[in-house]
Amino acid sequence: MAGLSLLELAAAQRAQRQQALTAAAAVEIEPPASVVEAPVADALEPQLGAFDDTFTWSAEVLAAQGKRIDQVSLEEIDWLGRLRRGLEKTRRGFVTQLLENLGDDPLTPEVLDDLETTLLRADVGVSATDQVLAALRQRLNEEVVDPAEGLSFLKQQLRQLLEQPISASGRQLLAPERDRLNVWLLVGVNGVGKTTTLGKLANLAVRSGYSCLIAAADTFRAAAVRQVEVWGERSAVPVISNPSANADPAAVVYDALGAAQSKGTELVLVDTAGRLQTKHNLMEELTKVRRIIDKLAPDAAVESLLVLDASQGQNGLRQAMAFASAAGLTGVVLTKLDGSARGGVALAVASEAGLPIRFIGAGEGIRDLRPFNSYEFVEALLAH
Ligand SMILES: Nc1nc2c(ncn2[C@@H]2O[C@H](COP(=O)(O)OP(=O)(O)OP(=O)(O)O)[C@@H](O)[C@H]2O)c(=O)[nH]1
Ligand SMILES: [Mg+2]
Repeated sequence: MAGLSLLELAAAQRAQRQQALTAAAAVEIEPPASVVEAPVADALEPQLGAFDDTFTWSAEVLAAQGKRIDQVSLEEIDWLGRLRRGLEKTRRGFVTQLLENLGDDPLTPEVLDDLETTLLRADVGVSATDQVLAALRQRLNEEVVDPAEGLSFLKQQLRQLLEQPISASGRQLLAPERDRLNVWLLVGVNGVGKTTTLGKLANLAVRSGYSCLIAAADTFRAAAVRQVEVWGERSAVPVISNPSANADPAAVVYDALGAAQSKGTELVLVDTAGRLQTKHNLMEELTKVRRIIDKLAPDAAVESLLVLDASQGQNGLRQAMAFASAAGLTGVVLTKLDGSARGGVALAVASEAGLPIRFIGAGEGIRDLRPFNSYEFVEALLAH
């Protein structure tokens, strides 16, 4: 491998190890068939849970972000508890190993080698793993690092990776801009949770006082329009659709933007297909939808959000690359963190695709979606 620097060589070796690990753990995950009826029991207001370990942990995480107890809502506590439970599987493999690696002694280069494997196994990805380890190694060269300090330094590094694309975007939190047309396009391969996410976003928007409208632009699958209508009904958000078979998605978006402009709607959520006859068709269709938006609503604040199923791990990265040019991606929604052991992929997405993670979904319920917060995510990922 002449001509490669040591670092490049190391990265290549790590890539190989990642492949070997992935191959060893490869289980083909068939995305579940989409359902028309979403679960109903979730519209309930959050209940105050027991003052248990999770409750205490949630309160501590909020307090650490400078939130006073009187500023904290029940919902935030409730969500953090769910996020922590959602990341349970990722954490179980990750933290147990991590703590074993860290042990009681100061960090050593051998510990860092083990840490590298742990991070790669958790789908953190080669580039993010490299960055974190380089920082840890440098720190190790400067002084003796005890395990607790090592852990907090690690958390800080992980947070930084997640924050980079968020800071670069200039917007810490993604919310629709008031008194302006915002168009949020939800794209991604089939079964990742686009429609569910759209339903949850519509609910979040309504609860936050935005006027909202849904464009049912997945005209490929027969049941898709009905599915999105059910979600619309649950939050009393109107759905614009085209009843004719094989309707043109761009035409649906055209109608929806017209309706939004005449009503002064603030947020249009666009549901798109995850599968067409060919991948090429899908990308063409998205490009067309995107073009219609840019043409019809040149002043709108457009977000193109790639929905990624966390359980698909590193496949998400490939999906991000594929959708990036057709849809002009601006961010990512990571779903199904509750069912998967691969929550670490959030770090791979942030560092390799350079896209800010905007929302995360941890459940099928209408409230199981929250804006992404890197502090909370890393704390939930590495909670004891
Ligand atoms: N456990 C869990 N399930 C989810 C989550 N988000 C979505 N799902 C489920 O994933 C399945 C597919 O979700 P959809 O929203 O229909 O996915 P889609 O991307 O719109 O699928 P297509 O329209 O076929 O491309 C459904 O059974 C959802 O209930 C989540 O955060 N956690
Ligand atoms: Mg769908």
